[in-house]
Amino acid sequence: MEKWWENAVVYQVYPASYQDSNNDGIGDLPGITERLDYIKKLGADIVWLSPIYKSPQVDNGYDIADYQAINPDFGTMADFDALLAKAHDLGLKIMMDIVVNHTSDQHQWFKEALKGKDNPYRDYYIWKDGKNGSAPNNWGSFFTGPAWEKDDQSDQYYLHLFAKEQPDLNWENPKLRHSVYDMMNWWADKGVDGFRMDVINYISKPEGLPDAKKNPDDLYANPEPMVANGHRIHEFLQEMNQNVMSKHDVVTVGEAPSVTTDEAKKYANLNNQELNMVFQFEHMCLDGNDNPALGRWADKKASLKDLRANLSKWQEALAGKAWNSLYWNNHDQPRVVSRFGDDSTEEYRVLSAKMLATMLHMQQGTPYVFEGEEIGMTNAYFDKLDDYVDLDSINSYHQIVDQQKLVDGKTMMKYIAKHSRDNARTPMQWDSSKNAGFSDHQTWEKMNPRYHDINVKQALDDKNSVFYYYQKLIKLRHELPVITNGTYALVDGNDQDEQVYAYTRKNADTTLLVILNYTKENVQRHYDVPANAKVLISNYSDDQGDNIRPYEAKVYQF
Ligand code: TEU
Ligand code: CA
Repeated sequence: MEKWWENAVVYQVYPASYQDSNNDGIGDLPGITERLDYIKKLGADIVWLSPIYKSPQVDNGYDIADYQAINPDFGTMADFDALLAKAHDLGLKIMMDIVVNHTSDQHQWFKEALKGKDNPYRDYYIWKDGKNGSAPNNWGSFFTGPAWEKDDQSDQYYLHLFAKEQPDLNWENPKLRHSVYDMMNWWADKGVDGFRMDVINYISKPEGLPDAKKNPDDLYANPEPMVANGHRIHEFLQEMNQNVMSKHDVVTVGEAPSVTTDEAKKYANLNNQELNMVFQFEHMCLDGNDNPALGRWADKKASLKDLRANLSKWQEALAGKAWNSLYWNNHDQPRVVSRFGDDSTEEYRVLSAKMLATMLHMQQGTPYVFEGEEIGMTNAYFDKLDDYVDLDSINSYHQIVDQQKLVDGKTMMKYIAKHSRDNARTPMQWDSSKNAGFSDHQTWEKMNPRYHDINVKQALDDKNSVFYYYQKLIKLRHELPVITNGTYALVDGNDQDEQVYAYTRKNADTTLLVILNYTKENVQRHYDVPANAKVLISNYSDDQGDNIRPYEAKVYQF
């Protein structure tokens, strides 16, 4: 049976960057509430709020100090209740971002844990004795440096896969697990409609926390293969499902770096015993550096062959068994039009943004749109390190350039301009007035200088804008069942095409043929299109048959 979220579209809001209502330079809950009508106009069904909880903001709210309090910069619990009420009035659902692989070091649980080995909260975190006077194992943090921090008072180390201010929670401890379920039930009882779960596939750590494999060029070993999809992960998620999800009508999506299709079939199985869907990362890794020590820090564009092979693999593997999430963007990724598209001219920006939207929104799964994507916002391309705020970009610069000397500063700045998480986090561009109508105050993160031309007001005034194209794609998903339930297939012989991606979606009564030019070249391709076919949506105003223009996207229906 079809679930309500299977033909829904999610819109992600990054609270600090959406709308500042009190002019302190930081977006807030009343600001989001003001803009819900805009999200409704786009046609989205669910609003995913990145973390809004009390937090010292070492990692922009992904370091939570109190799961049941609102960060004062974002407002109060009354502001949240007003947001939820207005969303529900408009028929929008609210999805909370739950970060339970770790907390902030300012969380009460951690403050208690620091008091000593026999404190009842000690075991909420992962503690270990050192090995020969240094860290318990060779793991590195994802934000550079070691994954262990020493507590001098007890002479033990605690694990932090991310910043040292983000200690990992100990999921082996049933008390911790039930504290998490209680907290989730508290939000669900309040009326929220779903949960996005941060790095949820990292919560089960290997027994004994052994060393990981280390590349000679690296300062520390990458713990990801050891912590992703750990041995108890499915047991924990099934327990969470029984304690939380089975009791409420909520939608869940788990962030799951390095998840495989086989694992995804367990997490997001249609039997609904764990999560409803996961965010996989394979298509986000197709443009990484050839030197593995540099990871995602690179300056290249994914080939169509790789991208198509990957998207097709996920479409085919999960069909009829599990449910896909579909996304190009989130608060950790560069802007899609700058990454897989072309922001070099205004014409190409608009065409390629629409082409990429078509590629994704015609696939099977639940699409996610990240704030600003719907108006074709581009990377910010800041060129000074001082303009970046994200700890990951800054730490990576110092590690790669100063410590490891893998590339020079100029090259690294080029990579950061391409891949920094700040590209997603510059404030929303509402109009061409000061700070894009986001705030009158100096903004917490610099504005993208392109806001003068790329903004919501401009998009709403132009009937050919990226905005109206997204609006149409979302409407089509709501109206045409084949987009939700049709089977996916590549057009015969398309798998080697370097320029055009062509696939079909088919159910008992409808076929869609999706044709996408990934390049700025004019190309000739012949596809058999029945005489009764009509163009359902396209980013050009006319159809030239076999002549496929730069970044052209067209969908035939028959
Ligand atoms: O991100 C985790 C993540 O996406 C990964 O990139 C992770 O760094 C990777 O697996 C390392 O290989 C989530 C949030 O989306 C992000 O904003 C947070 O900073 C992070 O978790 C920590 O909470
Ligand atoms: Ca504010």
